[in-house]
Amino acid sequence: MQRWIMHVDMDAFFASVEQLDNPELRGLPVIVGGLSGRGVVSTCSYEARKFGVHSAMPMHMARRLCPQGVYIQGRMQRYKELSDKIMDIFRSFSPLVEQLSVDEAFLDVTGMEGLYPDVVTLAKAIKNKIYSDTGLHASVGIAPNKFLAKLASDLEKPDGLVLIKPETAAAFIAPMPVRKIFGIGKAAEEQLLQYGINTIGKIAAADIKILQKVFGINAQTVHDLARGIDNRPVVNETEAKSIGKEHTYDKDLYDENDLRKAVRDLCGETGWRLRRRGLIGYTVTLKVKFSSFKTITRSITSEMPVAYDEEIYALALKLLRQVKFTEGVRLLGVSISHLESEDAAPVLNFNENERLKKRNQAVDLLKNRFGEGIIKRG
Ligand code: TTP
Ligand code: MG
Repeated sequence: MQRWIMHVDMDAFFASVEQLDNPELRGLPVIVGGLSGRGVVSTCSYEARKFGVHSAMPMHMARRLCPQGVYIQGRMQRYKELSDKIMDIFRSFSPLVEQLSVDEAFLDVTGMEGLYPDVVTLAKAIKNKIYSDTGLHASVGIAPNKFLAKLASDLEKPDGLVLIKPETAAAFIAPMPVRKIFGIGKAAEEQLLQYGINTIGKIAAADIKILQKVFGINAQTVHDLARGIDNRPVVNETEAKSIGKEHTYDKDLYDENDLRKAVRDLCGETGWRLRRRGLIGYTVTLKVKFSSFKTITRSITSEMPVAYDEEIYALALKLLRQVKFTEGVRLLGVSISHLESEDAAPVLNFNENERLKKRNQAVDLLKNRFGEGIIKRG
């Protein structure tokens, strides 16, 4: 049976919600983001994009490019409320929904053409349902896999609908720039250029040895993507709200070095569990139960998603330093929350993260094979 994956992404989400709730803003350049001195643009309406304003741009630059814009601080709670509603709509169409971020998800709709004349009709039904229930527009990509579906949803934004058929997929993506493959950032793009590789098609045709020089252990994945191949399943995401590990010690811990070492082990186990489920997280929580059974927790949230042991440990260590130790420690726990699918991460940053990734993968392989007791960091 032909596999069909849909990627649905709301158009200018936060800005569209503002225009929805405040009709006088419709048709105007609306910019949502941090309005303080160092604030950045979260997003902006398509009217504002014509002025060159875009996400992550410093707010002062946006004001310079678009002085007539309407600037809004944003209302996360309202966006979340609509996001939940939209995700529920997705779940009413498919039992297999993977939420990637506040405004986008993959839907596995394999076999559902039976209920509709074809997948395009199904996509239109989803778009219409979103619009009639919320008043918001979405763009949809339909393709045989996640990579192509996500790429497709972006091609005709806003209010887009793009179908990539399996038999024409490779030829369709061949002329596109290499950056269209998620994870290929500026650094990798420049390296590829040294080998004369400037399109997805040229990656597809490249010698795997050259790709290994640029992408290391990711070479095969990139090569597959460039040929339109991606077998990653759509996973019903993050039923678990947090993932972690805690441990009660036989003897209470007093020594600072012992505490650090214990926390490091817990981070390793947490990271492994996280990665095994293909997740990333933003918030790290440290739990400490003292000899007296008094228990405290401390949390820290990172701007960037974390998944590697070292990243989790770096945050946990900051938390550990905030705790005042006036008695022994019975139990320590490390957990990570605000979970998302790893596919949601903006960039894997092949070059920069290669070292961490390699080390973590080697450890994961052993743990998966022999159980998590096998490796403790020295
Ligand atoms: P996106 O889907 O990336 O952007 P968008 O929906 O605003 O626009 P597009 O039509 O191109 O999809 O992100 C969804 C929301 O996430 C966006 O409305 C605001 C928020 N966001 C940030 O807060 N900061 C960012 O840097 C980005 C990219 C998004
Ligand atoms: Mg969007």
